[in-house]
Amino acid sequence: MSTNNMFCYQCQETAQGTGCTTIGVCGKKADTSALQDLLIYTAKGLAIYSSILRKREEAKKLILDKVNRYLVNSLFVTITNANFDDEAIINEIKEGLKLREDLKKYIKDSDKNMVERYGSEIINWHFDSDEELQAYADKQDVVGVLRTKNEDIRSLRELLIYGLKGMAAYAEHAMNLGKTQEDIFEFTEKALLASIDDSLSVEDLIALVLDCGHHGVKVMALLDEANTSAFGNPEMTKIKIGAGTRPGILISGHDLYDLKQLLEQSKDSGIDIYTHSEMLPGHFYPELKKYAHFYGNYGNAWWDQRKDFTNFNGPIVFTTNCIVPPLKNASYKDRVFTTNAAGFPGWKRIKVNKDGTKDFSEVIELAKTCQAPNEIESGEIVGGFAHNQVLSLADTIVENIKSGAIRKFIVMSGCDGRMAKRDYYTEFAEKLPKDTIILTSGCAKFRYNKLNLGDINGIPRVLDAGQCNDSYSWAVVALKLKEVFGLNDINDLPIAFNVAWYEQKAVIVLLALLYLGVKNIHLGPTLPAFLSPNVAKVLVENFCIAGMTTVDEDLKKFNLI
Ligand code: FSO
Ligand code: SF4
Repeated sequence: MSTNNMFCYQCQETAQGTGCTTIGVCGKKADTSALQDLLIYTAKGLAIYSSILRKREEAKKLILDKVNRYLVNSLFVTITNANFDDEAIINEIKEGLKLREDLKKYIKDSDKNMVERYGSEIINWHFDSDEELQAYADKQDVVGVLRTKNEDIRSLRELLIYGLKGMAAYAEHAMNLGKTQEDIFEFTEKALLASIDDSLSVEDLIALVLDCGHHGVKVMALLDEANTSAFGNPEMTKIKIGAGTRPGILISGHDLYDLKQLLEQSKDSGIDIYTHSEMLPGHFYPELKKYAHFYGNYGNAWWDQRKDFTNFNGPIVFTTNCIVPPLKNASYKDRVFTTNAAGFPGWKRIKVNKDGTKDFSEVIELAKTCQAPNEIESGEIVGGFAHNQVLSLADTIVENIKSGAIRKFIVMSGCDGRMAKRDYYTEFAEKLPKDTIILTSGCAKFRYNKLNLGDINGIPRVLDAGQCNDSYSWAVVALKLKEVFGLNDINDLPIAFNVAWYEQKAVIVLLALLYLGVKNIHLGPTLPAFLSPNVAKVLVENFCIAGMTTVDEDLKKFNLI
């Protein structure tokens, strides 16, 4: 494939702040990018049929058994840093086309108009060889982002699709724990189809983007319920960040059910389990932290993994993104495993049993042959401040607000990334006045969670609710405080938002906050490249969204100095 033959601008690190056109800054190659575009296109074609048939008895079983999971998984596979494995993506495309053809059998003559309104290409395309499939994927004017010529429509279509990708990730985790919600699938179909519907105006698409935020709140609530009903409510917990003397397995990504299964299967194996990056909040849950061999959190945020994995010495399991492609001679490259939507060429897959549970025996056996991790730091950090834990401290918090001991909360949830500009968040946390508290979740925390910022009358100055989806906790807490203080508007609370973003899960979190009416969100380190000037203007005018500037200037804007 020639150079300049891809276009992706879905994440914060996109090339030149405009779009990756030769190879992704994330390491995604042009062929892989084209296949991911084709996978989304396949999901859209499938959604044409499933949206018509969803309520019909005859197709129900197929939709419940296969289509729902397919729709969320195909979106999840294309999230930044989740899957670099062309073979896995091709198989997913084949599966989607098979489902499309299976659903066609239930279509009646009276459905024809509904089916054909999106054109004949998307419902009829097929291929006879993998070469033909790749050639089809390379048709950027049919399947790629730039097929939409109007830049505002393109911006809104992509904003919607990226929000949907984030929703899908959370929906899949909830689904793995047996929790689903029909209207989340229905909205997924509706939004996929909206992105190929030429009759929709800018106003229609803006309304859909906000509706996506509404469904974002729903899916985060669903995942919260799935996690807490399976593993209990997160509670204040001290987590070791050093290393023990036994060999270990390092588990990364976000799937807590995978973590649970690994803990259970390895409990008598003479090895320890460590979390990496976004798996850190696993330590907060009673049903996970009860395992004696669940040692601690190792290393830092996802982008530092080449260093952390080299030092770890044992096997690594990716349950989701964020994967950094290893260097050619990386010492760890033969001991990495993936599962769910995550994938990388040459890495082993965790076996899935017939009943859907996972078999971690291979990775456990491999760990036993490895050396213990090198200790790269020592000490403890504290977390576990999801809504239940924080609301149990509500009286103390309210007292401290009333007495003036707590002046302001700053929500700094979101993602970390490798851009040097992100030092801003460390400096911002350090320079915050001592009467402020940081509310965090997601891997953004790694910029300041080891700074020892102290406490306010026993309340730590960094309250970590959990993973990026646990930003939901801050919405629950804010709504509770609004009620306690008898306020009409969430924006009258002493809470400021200085949020860091990286990939599409952060997009759904942002849309969820907008849906909840939160204004004045500062978003950094750069604004999304996929916002056209006009769409950015709508967000600025209606929601007062702002970018970040310098630490001192932003502290002034938040009335903190
Ligand atoms: Fe981070 Fe990666 Fe959790 Fe993202 S590890 S960047 S927003 O996947 O999902 O916070
Ligand atoms: Fe570029 Fe980000 Fe897309 Fe990767 S995910 S190709 S870095 S825009």
